Amino acid sequence: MQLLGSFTSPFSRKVRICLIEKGIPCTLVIEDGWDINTKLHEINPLGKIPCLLPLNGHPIFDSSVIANYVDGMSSANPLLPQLSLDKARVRTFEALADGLLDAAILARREKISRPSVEQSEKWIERQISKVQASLQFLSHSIGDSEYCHLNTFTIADIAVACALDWLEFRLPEITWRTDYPNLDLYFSRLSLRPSFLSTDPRKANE
Ligand SMILES: N[C@@H](CCC(=O)N[C@@H](CS)C(=O)NCC(=O)O)C(=O)O
Repeated sequence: MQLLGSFTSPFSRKVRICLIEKGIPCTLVIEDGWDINTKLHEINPLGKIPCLLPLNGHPIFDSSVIANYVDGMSSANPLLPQLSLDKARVRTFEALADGLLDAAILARREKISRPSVEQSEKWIERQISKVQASLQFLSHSIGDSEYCHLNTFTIADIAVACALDWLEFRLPEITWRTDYPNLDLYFSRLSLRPSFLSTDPRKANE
């Protein structure tokens, strides 16, 4: 099985962590979602990473769909709860973390990909306000808990931690650690897991 992705994409990292936690081998094939001249666009019409290529079968894309599929591949270390309401709660955290990232990536792309005269400050502000509102929501919802839901490690924690770490990596002006000390503690605990340490985007070139 192959995963089209990158070391720095937070959505790719989310899937890579799922695979490691589940103990499922998969080869990472580096692709740049922002490069329109790659084969990726022939495989995923949206031109986005991550994209999973199972040995026999159609490409699977969108990190939440891949994570769900990967979780179902083995009963070891389940990443989603059984009960439908718990599952919906966990997946809502995942959707929030993914949405926070979508907004943060749009804001960063506006800043780094467009000439400064073409940039819209209003657009950037709109996206950053979504990021800030999501951080506030996460801080309130997680409180002093070790995990997002049911005191158990789930896909929600993988998604939230990948989003927080990407913010620190790419948008350090968003000071979530000092603004929300409970998120700092929550992330510090999770970041010690081998799956997080081995996928740290800052160590990609070491
Ligand atoms: N909803 C998608 C988002 C994936 C995504 O935005 N990936 C970025 C890289 S982090 C990408 O490939 N962007 C290229 C583009 O939007 O054209 C998922 O969860 O997989």
